[in-house]
Amino acid sequence: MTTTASPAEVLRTEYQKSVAAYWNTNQQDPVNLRLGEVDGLYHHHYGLGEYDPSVLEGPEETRQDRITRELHRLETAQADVLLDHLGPVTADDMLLDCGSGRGGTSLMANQRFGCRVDGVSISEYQVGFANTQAEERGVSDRVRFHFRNMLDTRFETASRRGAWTNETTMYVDLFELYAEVSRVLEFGGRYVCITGCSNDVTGGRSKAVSRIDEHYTCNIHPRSAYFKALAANNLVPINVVDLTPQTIPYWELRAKSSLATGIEEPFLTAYKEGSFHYLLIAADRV
Ligand code: GPP
Ligand code: MG
Repeated sequence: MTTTASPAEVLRTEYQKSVAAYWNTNQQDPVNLRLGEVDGLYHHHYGLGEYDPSVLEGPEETRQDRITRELHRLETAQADVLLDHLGPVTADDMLLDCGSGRGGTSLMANQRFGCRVDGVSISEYQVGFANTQAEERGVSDRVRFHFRNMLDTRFETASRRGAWTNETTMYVDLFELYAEVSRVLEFGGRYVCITGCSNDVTGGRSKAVSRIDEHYTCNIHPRSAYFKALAANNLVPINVVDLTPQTIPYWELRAKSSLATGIEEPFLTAYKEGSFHYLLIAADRV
């Protein structure tokens, strides 16, 4: 299967071009590169779980290094929680990572299940970076990253046991995305989403949520939009987990780190005021 496509085939709209440009040029982002260097798993998502407060104590010279490792441990724990919800996956199954970034979650899925994993991204830089990681780990025959659009992956219909979006749905129309996810999943296949979504109960987009959108050039969807789009595409939720309380410690530690980017306060405000949730949804294809 070819991994090459022309930008005109992959990037359909001006918005998609601007998102691709952001991820192509946001290459030296220390918050992601320093964490990835810890063990070679490069993530573009946030963390889950309590941090070890002892990382803030001890010698000043090595404090940032301890915080970096701890933030990375929490981000890896987040990807593990996502993979925990995929259900049984065998080495003969095939998985799809929709919006695969620098490849962390895909590489972890292959490590855990031994199966084929394809990741798609509209950033050519990210695709190249992630394929280099797969080569360095000696798994490039099993894990491949493609310059493709998650709304039009070109993978075979019903070819996938599982598919996921790890913090990528805020860049796309959910109805278009779930039409494509539903097409590539086999009957009974599992879709897992971790996302940040706004709270229909508190009403329209809060100032803090708008600041997050502005920071990443994304459009955070309301919680209700997920369930409408899943239902419209034969994807039936089996698990919905509000991960908000488990992600707040990550943001609190990140705010104390020299790698902080300035988006920490809007996340903490949005989560604490209840205008925003960190949500996991697992759904089955029927
Ligand atoms: C970025 O991860 C994640 C997104 C751009 C999606 C926005 C997510 C929401 C839950 C709203 P990253 O690791 O590239 O971000 P950062 O550079 O801030 O660590
Ligand atoms: Mg990050």
